[in-house]
Amino acid sequence: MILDRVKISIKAGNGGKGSVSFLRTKATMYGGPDGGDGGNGGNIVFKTNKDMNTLYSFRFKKKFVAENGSDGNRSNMTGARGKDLVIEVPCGTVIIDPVSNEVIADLESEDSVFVALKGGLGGHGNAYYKTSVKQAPAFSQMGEETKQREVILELKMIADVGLVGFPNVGKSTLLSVISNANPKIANYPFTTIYPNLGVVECHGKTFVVADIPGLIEGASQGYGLGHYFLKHVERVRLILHLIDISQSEGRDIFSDYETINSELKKYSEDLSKTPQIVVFTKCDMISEEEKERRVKEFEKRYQIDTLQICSIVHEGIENLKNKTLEKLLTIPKKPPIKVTKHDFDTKDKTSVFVDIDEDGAFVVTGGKIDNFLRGVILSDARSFAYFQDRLNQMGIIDMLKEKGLKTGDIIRIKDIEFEYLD
Ligand SMILES: Nc1nc2c(ncn2[C@@H]2O[C@H](COP(=O)(O)OP(=O)(O)OP(=O)(O)O)[C@@H](O)[C@H]2O)c(=O)[nH]1
Ligand SMILES: [Mg+2]
Repeated sequence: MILDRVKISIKAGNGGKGSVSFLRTKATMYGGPDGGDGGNGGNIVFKTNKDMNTLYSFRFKKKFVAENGSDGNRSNMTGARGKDLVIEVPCGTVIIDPVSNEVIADLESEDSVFVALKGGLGGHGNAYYKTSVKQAPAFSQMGEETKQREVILELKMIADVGLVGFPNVGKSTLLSVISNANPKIANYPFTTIYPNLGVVECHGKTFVVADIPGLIEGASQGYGLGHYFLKHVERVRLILHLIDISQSEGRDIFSDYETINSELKKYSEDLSKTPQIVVFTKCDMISEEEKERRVKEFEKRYQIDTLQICSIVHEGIENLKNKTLEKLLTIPKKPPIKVTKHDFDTKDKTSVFVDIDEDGAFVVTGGKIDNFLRGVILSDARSFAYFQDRLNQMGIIDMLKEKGLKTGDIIRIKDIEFEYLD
Protein backbone atom coordinates (compact mmCIF):
# COMPACT_ATOMS: atom_id res chain seq x y z
CA MET A 1 0.00 0.00 0.00
CA ILE A 2 1.16 3.48 -0.72
CA LEU A 3 0.05 5.89 1.95
CA ASP A 4 -0.17 9.09 0.04
CA ARG A 5 -2.01 11.69 2.07
CA VAL A 6 -1.61 12.51 5.73
CA LYS A 7 -2.41 15.46 7.96
CA ILE A 8 0.15 16.40 10.60
CA SER A 9 0.50 19.21 13.10
CA ILE A 10 3.63 21.32 13.32
CA LYS A 11 4.82 23.99 15.70
CA ALA A 12 7.99 26.05 15.62
CA GLY A 13 9.78 26.73 18.93
CA ASN A 14 8.84 29.71 21.08
CA GLY A 15 11.35 32.49 21.49
CA GLY A 16 13.14 32.64 24.85
CA LYS A 17 12.48 35.45 27.33
CA GLY A 18 14.88 38.38 27.62
CA SER A 19 16.63 38.58 30.98
CA VAL A 20 16.49 41.37 33.56
CA SER A 21 19.78 41.54 35.36
CA PHE A 22 22.24 44.09 36.71
CA LEU A 23 25.96 43.75 36.91
CA ARG A 24 27.01 43.01 40.46
CA THR A 25 30.64 42.67 41.42
CA LYS A 26 32.53 43.30 44.64
CA ALA A 27 33.41 46.72 43.29
CA THR A 28 30.04 47.67 41.86
CA MET A 29 26.95 47.04 43.94
CA TYR A 30 24.62 48.50 41.34
CA GLY A 31 26.16 48.15 37.92
CA GLY A 32 24.48 48.64 34.57
CA PRO A 33 21.85 46.34 33.08
CA ASP A 34 23.35 43.14 31.67
CA GLY A 35 20.32 40.95 30.92
CA GLY A 36 20.86 39.09 27.63
CA ASP A 37 18.32 38.43 24.89
CA GLY A 38 16.32 35.22 24.67
CA GLY A 39 17.26 32.79 21.89
CA ASN A 40 15.05 32.33 18.85
CA GLY A 41 12.89 29.21 18.68
CA GLY A 42 13.75 26.41 16.25
CA ASN A 43 12.20 26.32 12.77
CA ILE A 44 10.07 23.59 11.26
CA VAL A 45 11.89 22.44 8.15
CA PHE A 46 10.85 19.87 5.53
CA LYS A 47 13.59 18.11 3.60
CA THR A 48 13.48 15.35 1.01
CA ASN A 49 15.11 11.99 1.61
CA LYS A 50 15.62 10.00 -1.58
CA ASP A 51 15.50 6.70 0.30
CA MET A 52 11.91 7.25 1.41
CA ASN A 53 9.16 6.09 -0.94
CA THR A 54 6.04 6.49 1.15
CA LEU A 55 4.50 8.60 3.89
CA TYR A 56 4.27 5.49 6.10
CA SER A 57 6.37 6.97 8.85
CA PHE A 58 3.65 9.56 9.48
CA ARG A 59 1.05 6.93 10.23
CA PHE A 60 1.69 7.00 13.95
CA LYS A 61 3.71 10.16 14.48
CA LYS A 62 1.66 13.18 13.56
CA LYS A 63 2.83 15.90 15.93
CA PHE A 64 6.08 17.78 15.37
CA VAL A 65 7.33 20.49 17.72
CA ALA A 66 10.65 22.29 17.33
CA GLU A 67 12.71 23.23 20.38
CA ASN A 68 12.03 26.50 22.20
CA GLY A 69 14.74 29.14 22.46
CA SER A 70 16.32 29.42 25.92
CA ASP A 71 15.83 32.49 28.07
CA GLY A 72 18.49 35.15 28.11
CA ASN A 73 20.88 35.29 31.02
CA ARG A 74 22.95 37.64 33.15
CA SER A 75 26.29 38.94 31.87
CA ASN A 76 24.68 39.70 28.49
CA MET A 77 24.40 36.01 27.70
CA THR A 78 22.01 35.35 24.83
CA GLY A 79 19.80 32.30 25.30
CA ALA A 80 20.55 29.28 23.14
CA ARG A 81 18.70 29.08 19.86
CA GLY A 82 16.13 26.27 19.73
CA LYS A 83 17.14 23.39 17.42
CA ASP A 84 15.33 23.24 14.07
CA LEU A 85 13.12 20.24 13.62
CA VAL A 86 13.86 18.68 10.24
CA ILE A 87 11.03 16.50 8.96
CA GLU A 88 12.11 14.12 6.20
CA VAL A 89 9.70 13.35 3.37
CA PRO A 90 9.97 11.41 0.11
CA CYS A 91 10.72 13.23 -3.15
CA GLY A 92 7.45 14.25 -4.76
CA THR A 93 5.80 15.38 -1.54
CA VAL A 94 3.49 18.34 -1.85
CA ILE A 95 2.61 20.36 1.25
CA ILE A 96 -0.88 21.80 1.43
CA ASP A 97 -2.46 24.27 3.82
CA PRO A 98 -5.73 22.58 4.90
CA VAL A 99 -7.35 25.93 5.70
CA SER A 100 -6.98 27.48 2.25
CA ASN A 101 -6.36 24.19 0.41
CA GLU A 102 -3.45 25.85 -1.35
CA VAL A 103 -0.15 24.21 -2.14
CA ILE A 104 2.57 25.90 -0.13
CA ALA A 105 5.54 23.80 -1.23
CA ASP A 106 6.39 21.18 -3.79
CA LEU A 107 9.38 19.10 -2.70
CA GLU A 108 10.21 17.47 -5.96
CA SER A 109 13.95 17.01 -6.19
CA GLU A 110 16.44 15.15 -4.06
CA ASP A 111 17.70 18.17 -2.18
CA SER A 112 14.52 20.19 -1.66
CA VAL A 113 14.32 22.09 1.60
CA PHE A 114 11.39 24.16 2.80
CA VAL A 115 11.16 26.20 5.98
CA ALA A 116 7.47 25.94 6.79
CA LEU A 117 7.42 27.79 10.11
CA LYS A 118 10.00 30.13 11.56
CA GLY A 119 10.76 29.92 15.25
CA GLY A 120 9.53 32.70 17.55
CA LEU A 121 11.93 35.58 18.09
CA GLY A 122 13.74 35.77 21.38
CA GLY A 123 12.80 38.71 23.63
CA HIS A 124 15.29 41.50 24.30
CA GLY A 125 17.03 41.55 27.67
CA ASN A 126 17.08 44.70 29.76
CA ALA A 127 20.56 45.59 28.49
CA TYR A 128 18.93 46.27 25.14
CA TYR A 129 16.69 48.97 26.60
CA LYS A 130 19.43 51.00 28.17
CA THR A 131 19.44 54.55 26.79
CA SER A 132 21.05 57.76 27.91
CA VAL A 133 17.91 58.72 29.78
CA LYS A 134 16.96 55.28 31.00
CA GLN A 135 20.15 53.95 32.55
CA ALA A 136 18.62 51.10 34.51
CA PRO A 137 15.61 49.61 32.73
CA ALA A 138 14.05 46.96 34.98
CA PHE A 139 12.14 45.20 32.27
CA SER A 140 12.75 42.88 29.37
CA GLN A 141 10.76 41.46 26.52
CA MET A 142 8.92 38.14 26.36
CA GLY A 143 9.85 35.68 23.64
CA GLU A 144 7.51 35.40 20.70
CA GLU A 145 5.06 32.53 21.09
CA THR A 146 4.36 30.36 18.07
CA LYS A 147 1.13 28.66 17.20
CA GLN A 148 0.47 25.05 16.30
CA ARG A 149 -0.54 24.68 12.67
CA GLU A 150 -1.69 21.83 10.49
CA VAL A 151 -0.45 20.80 7.07
CA ILE A 152 -1.37 18.02 4.67
CA LEU A 153 1.45 16.03 3.10
CA GLU A 154 0.55 14.46 -0.18
CA LEU A 155 2.85 12.19 -2.13
CA LYS A 156 2.58 12.33 -5.85
CA MET A 157 4.51 9.51 -7.39
CA ILE A 158 7.09 10.65 -9.85
CA ALA A 159 6.81 8.13 -12.63
CA ASP A 160 7.82 8.82 -16.21
CA VAL A 161 5.28 6.44 -17.69
CA GLY A 162 1.78 5.50 -16.54
CA LEU A 163 -0.01 2.28 -17.57
CA VAL A 164 -3.63 3.17 -18.10
CA GLY A 165 -6.56 1.02 -19.19
CA PHE A 166 -9.68 -0.88 -18.18
CA PRO A 167 -9.41 -3.47 -15.41
CA ASN A 168 -7.94 -6.84 -16.36
CA VAL A 169 -6.31 -5.71 -19.63
CA GLY A 170 -2.88 -6.84 -18.39
CA LYS A 171 -1.27 -3.69 -16.93
CA SER A 172 0.30 -5.40 -13.93
CA THR A 173 1.42 -8.33 -16.04
CA LEU A 174 3.24 -5.94 -18.37
CA LEU A 175 4.87 -4.13 -15.44
CA SER A 176 6.07 -7.46 -14.04
CA VAL A 177 7.78 -8.42 -17.31
CA ILE A 178 9.43 -5.08 -18.07
CA SER A 179 10.57 -4.08 -14.59
CA ASN A 180 11.79 -5.22 -11.22
CA ALA A 181 8.30 -4.81 -9.73
CA ASN A 182 6.30 -7.76 -8.52
CA PRO A 183 2.66 -6.68 -8.62
CA LYS A 184 -0.29 -8.92 -7.89
CA ILE A 185 -1.80 -10.40 -11.04
CA ALA A 186 -5.15 -12.17 -11.29
CA ASN A 187 -7.93 -12.78 -13.70
CA TYR A 188 -10.49 -10.47 -12.16
CA PRO A 189 -11.03 -6.72 -12.38
CA PHE A 190 -9.47 -4.38 -9.80
CA THR A 191 -6.75 -6.79 -8.75
CA THR A 192 -4.49 -3.79 -8.36
CA ILE A 193 -5.83 -1.60 -5.58
CA TYR A 194 -2.87 0.70 -5.11
CA PRO A 195 -0.48 1.96 -7.77
CA ASN A 196 2.79 0.05 -8.18
CA LEU A 197 6.07 1.46 -9.39
CA GLY A 198 8.73 -0.36 -11.37
CA VAL A 199 12.09 0.67 -12.77
CA VAL A 200 12.69 -0.35 -16.38
CA GLU A 201 16.20 -0.69 -17.81
CA CYS A 202 16.74 -0.13 -21.49
CA HIS A 203 20.04 0.44 -23.32
CA GLY A 204 21.77 1.58 -20.12
CA LYS A 205 19.03 4.09 -19.35
CA THR A 206 16.21 3.73 -16.85
CA PHE A 207 12.70 5.04 -16.51
CA VAL A 208 9.99 4.59 -13.90
CA VAL A 209 6.65 3.04 -14.80
CA ALA A 210 3.53 3.26 -12.66
CA ASP A 211 0.89 0.56 -12.85
CA ILE A 212 -2.40 2.29 -12.14
CA PRO A 213 -5.45 0.37 -10.97
CA GLY A 214 -8.02 -0.20 -13.71
CA LEU A 215 -10.16 2.74 -14.76
CA ILE A 216 -13.82 2.50 -15.70
CA GLU A 217 -16.38 4.85 -17.11
CA GLY A 218 -17.08 7.58 -14.58
CA ALA A 219 -13.53 7.34 -13.15
CA SER A 220 -13.13 11.11 -13.41
CA GLN A 221 -16.12 11.44 -11.07
CA GLY A 222 -14.61 8.95 -8.68
CA TYR A 223 -16.17 5.66 -9.81
CA GLY A 224 -14.00 2.70 -8.91
CA LEU A 225 -11.84 5.12 -6.90
CA GLY A 226 -10.90 6.65 -10.24
CA HIS A 227 -10.28 10.10 -8.89
CA TYR A 228 -7.81 8.76 -6.43
CA PHE A 229 -5.98 6.80 -9.14
CA LEU A 230 -5.96 9.49 -11.78
CA LYS A 231 -4.11 11.76 -9.38
CA HIS A 232 -1.17 9.41 -9.75
CA VAL A 233 -1.06 9.84 -13.51
CA GLU A 234 -1.04 13.61 -13.37
CA ARG A 235 2.69 13.96 -13.55
CA VAL A 236 3.67 11.18 -15.91
CA ARG A 237 5.20 12.27 -19.19
CA LEU A 238 3.89 9.41 -21.26
CA ILE A 239 0.85 7.19 -21.02
CA LEU A 240 0.86 3.62 -22.27
CA HIS A 241 -2.79 3.10 -23.02
CA LEU A 242 -3.41 -0.65 -22.81
CA ILE A 243 -6.32 -2.21 -24.70
CA ASP A 244 -7.26 -5.91 -24.63
CA ILE A 245 -7.33 -6.83 -28.32
CA SER A 246 -9.01 -10.18 -27.68
CA GLN A 247 -12.24 -8.34 -26.81
CA SER A 248 -12.88 -10.96 -24.17
CA GLU A 249 -15.46 -10.20 -21.48
CA GLY A 250 -17.55 -8.36 -24.07
CA ARG A 251 -15.00 -5.56 -24.40
CA ASP A 252 -14.74 -3.50 -27.56
CA ILE A 253 -11.44 -1.95 -28.55
CA PHE A 254 -12.99 1.22 -29.97
CA SER A 255 -15.32 2.06 -27.13
CA ASP A 256 -12.63 1.12 -24.57
CA TYR A 257 -10.18 3.52 -26.16
CA GLU A 258 -12.68 6.37 -26.35
CA THR A 259 -14.07 5.86 -22.86
CA ILE A 260 -10.67 5.96 -21.19
CA ASN A 261 -9.62 9.01 -23.19
CA SER A 262 -12.79 10.81 -22.31
CA GLU A 263 -12.27 10.07 -18.61
CA LEU A 264 -8.72 11.43 -18.80
CA LYS A 265 -10.01 14.57 -20.44
CA LYS A 266 -12.83 15.03 -17.95
CA TYR A 267 -10.33 14.69 -15.12
CA SER A 268 -7.98 17.29 -16.51
CA GLU A 269 -7.33 18.95 -19.83
CA ASP A 270 -3.58 18.59 -19.20
CA LEU A 271 -3.87 14.86 -18.73
CA SER A 272 -5.65 14.47 -22.05
CA LYS A 273 -2.70 16.19 -23.72
CA THR A 274 -0.12 13.83 -22.22
CA PRO A 275 1.43 11.87 -25.12
CA GLN A 276 0.16 8.30 -25.46
CA ILE A 277 1.25 5.07 -27.02
CA VAL A 278 -1.62 2.65 -27.63
CA VAL A 279 -0.63 -0.91 -26.77
CA PHE A 280 -2.79 -3.90 -27.71
CA THR A 281 -2.43 -6.71 -25.16
CA LYS A 282 -3.27 -10.42 -25.10
CA CYS A 283 -2.45 -10.81 -28.80
CA ASP A 284 -2.01 -14.56 -28.25
CA MET A 285 -5.72 -14.97 -27.67
CA ILE A 286 -6.78 -14.31 -31.25
CA SER A 287 -5.50 -15.47 -34.63
CA GLU A 288 -2.80 -13.57 -36.45
CA GLU A 289 -5.27 -12.58 -39.22
CA GLU A 290 -7.87 -11.32 -36.77
CA LYS A 291 -5.20 -9.31 -34.97
CA GLU A 292 -4.01 -7.75 -38.24
CA ARG A 293 -7.58 -6.87 -39.17
CA ARG A 294 -8.38 -5.19 -35.85
CA VAL A 295 -5.10 -3.30 -35.68
CA LYS A 296 -5.52 -2.01 -39.21
CA GLU A 297 -9.07 -0.85 -38.64
CA PHE A 298 -8.12 0.85 -35.38
CA GLU A 299 -5.06 2.61 -36.80
CA LYS A 300 -7.06 3.82 -39.77
CA ARG A 301 -9.93 5.13 -37.69
CA TYR A 302 -7.77 7.14 -35.28
CA GLN A 303 -4.82 7.81 -37.57
CA ILE A 304 -2.27 6.55 -35.04
CA ASP A 305 0.34 3.81 -34.80
CA THR A 306 -0.07 1.10 -32.19
CA LEU A 307 2.09 -1.58 -30.60
CA GLN A 308 1.05 -5.17 -30.03
CA ILE A 309 2.27 -7.36 -27.19
CA CYS A 310 1.75 -10.63 -25.48
CA SER A 311 3.23 -10.30 -22.01
CA ILE A 312 2.80 -13.96 -21.16
CA VAL A 313 5.21 -15.17 -23.88
CA HIS A 314 7.23 -11.91 -23.88
CA GLU A 315 6.28 -11.03 -27.42
CA GLY A 316 6.70 -7.43 -28.53
CA ILE A 317 8.17 -6.48 -25.15
CA GLU A 318 11.66 -5.40 -26.31
CA ASN A 319 10.07 -3.33 -29.06
CA LEU A 320 7.72 -1.71 -26.54
CA LYS A 321 10.62 -0.83 -24.23
CA ASN A 322 12.61 0.70 -27.10
CA LYS A 323 9.68 2.72 -28.42
CA THR A 324 8.84 3.96 -24.92
CA LEU A 325 12.40 5.11 -24.27
CA GLU A 326 12.62 6.71 -27.71
CA LYS A 327 9.43 8.65 -27.12
CA LEU A 328 10.43 9.64 -23.57
CA LEU A 329 13.66 11.17 -24.82
CA THR A 330 11.60 13.59 -26.91
CA ILE A 331 9.31 14.72 -24.07
CA PRO A 332 10.59 17.30 -21.61
CA LYS A 333 10.13 16.78 -17.88
CA LYS A 334 6.99 18.39 -16.56
CA PRO A 335 7.51 21.61 -14.65
CA PRO A 336 6.93 21.41 -10.91
CA ILE A 337 3.42 22.16 -9.68
CA LYS A 338 2.89 25.89 -9.56
CA VAL A 339 3.29 27.00 -6.00
CA THR A 340 1.14 29.99 -5.25
CA LYS A 341 2.95 32.37 -2.98
CA HIS A 342 0.67 31.54 -0.16
CA ASP A 343 1.76 33.21 3.06
CA PHE A 344 1.51 30.26 5.34
CA ASP A 345 3.79 31.53 8.04
CA THR A 346 2.30 34.98 8.56
CA LYS A 347 2.07 36.03 12.17
CA ASP A 348 -1.25 37.52 13.21
CA LYS A 349 -0.46 40.91 14.67
CA THR A 350 -3.75 42.68 14.06
CA SER A 351 -6.70 40.74 15.40
CA VAL A 352 -8.44 41.71 18.65
CA PHE A 353 -11.38 39.83 20.15
CA VAL A 354 -13.41 40.82 23.17
CA ASP A 355 -15.58 38.35 25.08
CA ILE A 356 -17.27 37.99 28.43
CA ASP A 357 -16.33 34.90 30.45
CA GLU A 358 -18.85 32.87 32.48
CA ASP A 359 -17.70 34.63 35.66
CA GLY A 360 -18.42 38.04 34.13
CA ALA A 361 -14.78 38.97 33.43
CA PHE A 362 -14.01 40.78 30.16
CA VAL A 363 -11.53 38.74 28.15
CA VAL A 364 -9.32 40.20 25.44
CA THR A 365 -7.54 37.89 22.96
CA GLY A 366 -5.98 38.02 19.48
CA GLY A 367 -2.67 38.44 17.68
CA LYS A 368 -2.41 42.16 18.37
CA ILE A 369 -2.58 41.50 22.09
CA ASP A 370 -0.04 38.66 21.93
CA ASN A 371 2.38 40.87 20.10
CA PHE A 372 1.88 43.81 22.41
CA LEU A 373 2.20 41.74 25.58
CA ARG A 374 5.67 40.61 24.57
CA GLY A 375 6.92 44.05 25.37
CA VAL A 376 5.48 44.20 28.87
CA ILE A 377 6.71 42.71 32.10
CA LEU A 378 4.02 43.52 34.58
CA SER A 379 5.99 43.08 37.76
CA ASP A 380 7.36 46.47 36.91
CA ALA A 381 5.08 49.36 37.91
CA ARG A 382 6.18 51.66 35.09
CA SER A 383 5.58 48.93 32.61
CA PHE A 384 2.08 48.37 33.97
CA ALA A 385 1.20 52.04 33.62
CA TYR A 386 2.39 51.91 30.04
CA PHE A 387 0.28 48.79 29.49
CA GLN A 388 -2.94 50.50 30.58
CA ASP A 389 -2.21 53.60 28.53
CA ARG A 390 -1.65 51.50 25.45
CA LEU A 391 -4.89 49.55 25.95
CA ASN A 392 -6.62 52.89 25.84
CA GLN A 393 -4.72 54.10 22.79
CA MET A 394 -5.34 50.86 20.92
CA GLY A 395 -9.06 51.40 21.37
CA ILE A 396 -9.45 48.24 23.40
CA ILE A 397 -10.99 50.01 26.40
CA ASP A 398 -13.59 51.50 24.02
CA MET A 399 -14.32 48.05 22.60
CA LEU A 400 -14.79 46.75 26.14
CA LYS A 401 -17.05 49.66 27.05
CA GLU A 402 -19.24 48.84 24.08
CA LYS A 403 -19.61 45.39 25.58
CA GLY A 404 -20.72 47.00 28.86
CA LEU A 405 -17.46 47.45 30.79
CA LYS A 406 -17.80 49.68 33.86
CA THR A 407 -15.72 50.55 36.89
CA GLY A 408 -15.01 47.59 39.12
CA ASP A 409 -15.26 44.98 36.34
CA ILE A 410 -12.44 42.51 35.83
CA ILE A 411 -10.37 42.59 32.63
CA ARG A 412 -8.52 39.37 31.76
CA ILE A 413 -5.75 39.33 29.19
CA LYS A 414 -3.83 36.04 28.93
CA ASP A 415 -2.71 35.42 32.53
CA ILE A 416 -3.05 39.05 33.60
CA GLU A 417 -6.15 40.11 35.52
CA PHE A 418 -6.97 43.55 36.89
CA GLU A 419 -9.89 45.67 37.99
CA TYR A 420 -10.98 48.42 35.66
CA LEU A 421 -11.19 51.91 37.16
CA ASP A 422 -12.70 54.58 34.97
N1 LIG B 1 -3.49 -14.68 -22.57
C1 LIG B 1 -2.96 -13.62 -21.98
N2 LIG B 1 -3.35 -13.31 -20.76
C2 LIG B 1 -2.82 -12.24 -20.18
C3 LIG B 1 -1.84 -11.43 -20.83
N3 LIG B 1 -1.50 -10.40 -19.99
C4 LIG B 1 -2.22 -10.58 -18.87
N4 LIG B 1 -3.03 -11.66 -18.96
C5 LIG B 1 -3.96 -12.17 -17.96
O1 LIG B 1 -4.99 -11.23 -17.75
C6 LIG B 1 -5.41 -11.23 -16.39
C7 LIG B 1 -5.36 -9.84 -15.82
O2 LIG B 1 -4.02 -9.39 -15.78
P1 LIG B 1 -3.51 -8.21 -14.85
O3 LIG B 1 -2.11 -7.94 -15.26
O4 LIG B 1 -3.78 -8.52 -13.42
O5 LIG B 1 -4.48 -7.07 -15.34
P2 LIG B 1 -4.58 -5.55 -14.85
O6 LIG B 1 -4.80 -4.71 -16.02
O7 LIG B 1 -3.42 -5.22 -13.98
O8 LIG B 1 -5.92 -5.62 -14.00
P3 LIG B 1 -6.41 -4.69 -12.76
O9 LIG B 1 -5.26 -4.56 -11.83
O10 LIG B 1 -7.53 -5.47 -12.20
O11 LIG B 1 -6.84 -3.42 -13.37
C8 LIG B 1 -4.49 -12.20 -15.67
O12 LIG B 1 -5.14 -13.43 -15.54
C9 LIG B 1 -3.30 -12.32 -16.61
O13 LIG B 1 -2.65 -13.57 -16.51
C10 LIG B 1 -1.43 -11.82 -22.14
O14 LIG B 1 -0.59 -11.20 -22.79
N5 LIG B 1 -2.03 -12.92 -22.65
MG1 LIG C 1 -3.33 -4.70 -12.05
